[in-house]
Amino acid sequence: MEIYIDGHFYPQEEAKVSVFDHGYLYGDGVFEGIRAYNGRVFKLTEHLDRLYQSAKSIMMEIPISWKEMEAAVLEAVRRNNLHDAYVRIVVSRGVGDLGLDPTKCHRPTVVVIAAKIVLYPEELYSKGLRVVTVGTRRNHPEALNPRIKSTNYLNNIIAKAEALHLGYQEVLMLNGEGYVVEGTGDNIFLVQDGKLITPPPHVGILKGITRQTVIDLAAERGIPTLQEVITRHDVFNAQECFMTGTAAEIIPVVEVDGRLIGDGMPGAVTKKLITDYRELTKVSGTPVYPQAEMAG
Ligand code: PXG
Repeated sequence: MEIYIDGHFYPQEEAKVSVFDHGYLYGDGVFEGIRAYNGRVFKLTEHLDRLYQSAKSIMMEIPISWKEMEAAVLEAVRRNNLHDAYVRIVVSRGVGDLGLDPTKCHRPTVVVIAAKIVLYPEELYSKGLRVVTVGTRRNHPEALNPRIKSTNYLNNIIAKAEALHLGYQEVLMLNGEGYVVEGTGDNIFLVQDGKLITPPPHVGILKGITRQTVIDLAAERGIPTLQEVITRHDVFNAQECFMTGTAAEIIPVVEVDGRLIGDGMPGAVTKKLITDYRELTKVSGTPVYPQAEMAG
């Protein structure tokens, strides 16, 4: 595997960053998780836009342009001869001293890893997820806004550790007021009376790119999406429930805090959206291999 660091590619064993990088010392940085399907990078523009927005919010200037970042992602996929891939961009604050002061870090470190995608077991899609809520609440938007995809995921990791300790794979996170917000790495949707319902960004969520793709796909099928504040009660009584994210795509949720959702099986609308989403990922995205594109 060849990994991009600050303009150069290194073999995996040599791909290293300093222990004085504030990404390591403080979790000070931003990242994106992106997928390529069939030689095309899916929603690359949206991911790069969100990366630069996250950086702006933490007052960090990414040292390369949007176009250079796009080229680095495509080159990383090409160099590793990948067609289906998981791409991780990490921009950390860079090397500084042992204090918090980000202005002592003179240049953010840019890393792009293009790896083989590890798919979730198909059983999760056919049987659905059982999830729980836990004591740890999602970050308050005026503390560390969940809209920032920062390299500081401790909030979500603690929640996930609590769920795993209880024997569950995934968490439905609540905000400080007890409203349902999202999973630890996925957004949440309910299906109710021919509509989708998903929490609005202001309650404290990452504005997921898969979330938006699902809203668009549903609209094309005449299914409207309401962005509403939801409670656990709304979730327990939903006809269907699913989560969305780049890694998991669309995953049915069939049980929440011991209550079955609907009949406890993935619902019809969820299944339809899974099919539509898979079709879309096959045919859309930024081509990695332009020659093959022309020949094909
Ligand atoms: N909410 C949170 C908190 C996330 O971290 C999503 C929603 C879904 O967003 P997208 O844009 O992917 O539809 C995420 C995304 C991984 C991994 O490797 C994924 C994410 C974060 C960290 C790791 O599976 N999440």
